[in-house]
Amino acid sequence: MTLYTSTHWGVREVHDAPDGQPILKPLASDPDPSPIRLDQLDSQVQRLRVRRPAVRKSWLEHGPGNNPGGRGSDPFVEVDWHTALDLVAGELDRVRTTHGNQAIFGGCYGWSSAGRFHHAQSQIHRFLNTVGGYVRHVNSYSLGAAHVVMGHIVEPMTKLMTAHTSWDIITEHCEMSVTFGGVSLKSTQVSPGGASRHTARAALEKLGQKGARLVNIGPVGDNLEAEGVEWIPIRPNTDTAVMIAMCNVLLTEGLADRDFLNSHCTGFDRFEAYLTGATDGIEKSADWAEGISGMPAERLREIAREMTTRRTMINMAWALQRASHGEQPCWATVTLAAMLGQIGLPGGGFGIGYGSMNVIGSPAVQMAGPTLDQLSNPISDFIPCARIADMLLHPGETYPYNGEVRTYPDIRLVYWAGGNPFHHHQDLNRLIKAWKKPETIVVHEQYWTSSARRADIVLPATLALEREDIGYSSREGHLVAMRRITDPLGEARDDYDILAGLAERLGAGDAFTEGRDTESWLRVIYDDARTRNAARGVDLPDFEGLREKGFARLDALDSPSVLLDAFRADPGKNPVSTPSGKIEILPKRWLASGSRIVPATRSGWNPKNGWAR
Ligand SMILES: Nc1nc2c(c(=O)[nH]1)N[C@H]1C(S)=C(S)[C@@H](COP(=O)(O)OP(=O)(O)OC[C@H]3O[C@@H](n4cnc5c(=O)[nH]c(N)nc54)[C@H](O)[C@@H]3O)O[C@H]1N2
Ligand SMILES: Nc1nc2c(c(=O)[nH]1)N[C@H]1C(S)=C(S)[C@@H](COP(=O)(O)OP(=O)(O)OC[C@H]3O[C@@H](n4cnc5c(=O)[nH]c(N)nc54)[C@H](O)[C@@H]3O)O[C@H]1N2
Ligand SMILES: [Mo]
Repeated sequence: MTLYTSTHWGVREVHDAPDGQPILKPLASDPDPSPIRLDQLDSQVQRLRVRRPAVRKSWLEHGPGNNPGGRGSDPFVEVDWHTALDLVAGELDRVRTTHGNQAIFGGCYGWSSAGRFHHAQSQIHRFLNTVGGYVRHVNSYSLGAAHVVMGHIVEPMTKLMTAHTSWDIITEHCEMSVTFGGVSLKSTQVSPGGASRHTARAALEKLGQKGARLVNIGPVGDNLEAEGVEWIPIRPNTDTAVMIAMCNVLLTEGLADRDFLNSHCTGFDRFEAYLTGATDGIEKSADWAEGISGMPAERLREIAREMTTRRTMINMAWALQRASHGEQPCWATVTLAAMLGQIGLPGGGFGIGYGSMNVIGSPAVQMAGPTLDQLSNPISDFIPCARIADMLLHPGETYPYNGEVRTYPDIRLVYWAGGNPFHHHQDLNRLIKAWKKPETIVVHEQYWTSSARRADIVLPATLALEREDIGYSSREGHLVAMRRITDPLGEARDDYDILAGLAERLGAGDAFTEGRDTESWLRVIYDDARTRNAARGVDLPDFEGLREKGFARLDALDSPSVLLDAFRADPGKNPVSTPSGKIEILPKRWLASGSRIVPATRSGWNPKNGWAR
């Protein structure tokens, strides 16, 4: 019987090796599997594991604070689990009693592991909720700007993520794809929770073979692998200028779809005045964009015209919004697609992130899979995740977020499980400064990562391969019985067991565990998902059945879809989620908050003088 496990990069089969060490192989049915994390049991990878609970020496000797040696420089002292849990529970209790739970940051941004019960973030959030709450994070590094802005323009990004037109429809109907930032096959290896069908490579091949026009605009040319691609290099972070100038061409040459703009959009008049220069005296022409982006004006005009003659999809990679003024390309992508008037048509319209993850373009609809209830947080405070350094450095100061003014909390204790801020944050030197502020930093980790090495207390967590779990990903259309195929290394424990031990010490044992062990939780959350899916007409095998099969494909979830087709067909009956129910080109609230269109946003670049030295 084949056993299975899952990583975010793919579902894996577990094969026996002659020496007894299990071997991970890609799922046989995956058309384009990723090799990432197939090596996790190799000795040179296992060497990097945290084996025993460890406490930074001067924290152990002097108590809380970034005392003498300092985080990242001090040696660690290994302690037994009992001591470690007593220390962490005691410190949580001290901070919540002295400063209140709003002094605990349990943001814990990060990918964690693929299994849904042992999802470290869900576990830690549930735990912190049972002991009085914590300051949480919102949004993501992936889609920081898109999460905030897309809902003002068309639909919240979370909704768009589950509704992008599937690749099979694109390959059939799309005749021209203009992509800003390519469709990068290196990124499509991943899906949160695990991919089981990597479809992007085949889709690109098909588009290339059928002779679709593929235009890749951006500073890098090797991120679109297909036949006949035209690459147009532009300066980084000047995509918005190119898109705006394309809008200008459509407007001035009478090629804009006025009917679609009238029936499905609002605010075009304000944008029109900006395009012509009526508002600021600068016409946003192709020549204007050439000065900013370096894209030849004539080529820009030709491509804008060509897009109106074919079924055209405009795509932007998520990278474009993970930059200064990241809201601008999001807005410009939708606006350009709205002027072309093909939104809601098969193979036309826009995409935010074809090429950014396997989930975008997946043929399966969203599945309501098993998840652990995180309970509710008594503390309402949050930060957008990428504000971590600002929060620690500037407690009590204000900052703008999504049209409101918020105040940074005063954090004394940082608790991280399932992420690595010293891998994922932007300005690491600044984070090093900020990281000195908290009195205590606790990290659960599998590996001695850069963040673990900068913590005060490090608790060793198991790998998915060392515990039982259930795997699925929201638009992958499968379930995996993830099996424990090897014993925990050293003294590593499941995050759940670590947190249960802490909850017990803090008087919240029953609230956290509800008297269950892992096995009974798996059954409870799985049966709950089964009931919810049955109500939608999707049959999941029973728990034993899933364990027996190991991997189950849910064909009932496959349903090729077209983004915003219902809205296109009847915007009155199927409005989008903006205040007007239509696509908002320059949302009024956005303008009222002082935001403006900033086409060339690359800091250091000035259209007149070039790069600042
Ligand atoms: N310069 C630059 N920086 C970037 C980006 C970029 O494009 N450029 N991209 C950003 C983006 S989009 C993202 S999403 C972030 C990613 O940032 P992260 O999600 O923080 O990155 P990972 O390294 O995957 O961190 C996950 C950590 O969780 C640990 N882990 C896995 N499973 C478990 C578990 O079961 N229990 C516990 N306790 N720990 C576990 C892993 O060992 C790993 O260290 O990076 C961001 N940073
Ligand atoms: N192998 C692998 N795959 C991953 C991840 C990983 O760590 N490793 N991380 C996953 C995560 S968390 C996320 S959020 C996604 C991220 O997915 P993306 O954001 O799509 O990935 P990136 O590689 O950051 O950027 C995609 C392309 O955009 C280009 N680009 C950058 N800046 C600009 C610009 O200003 N203009 C234009 N036109 N192009 C630009 C880059 O050259 C790159 O080729 O990837 C996911 N997939
Ligand atoms: Mo991400």
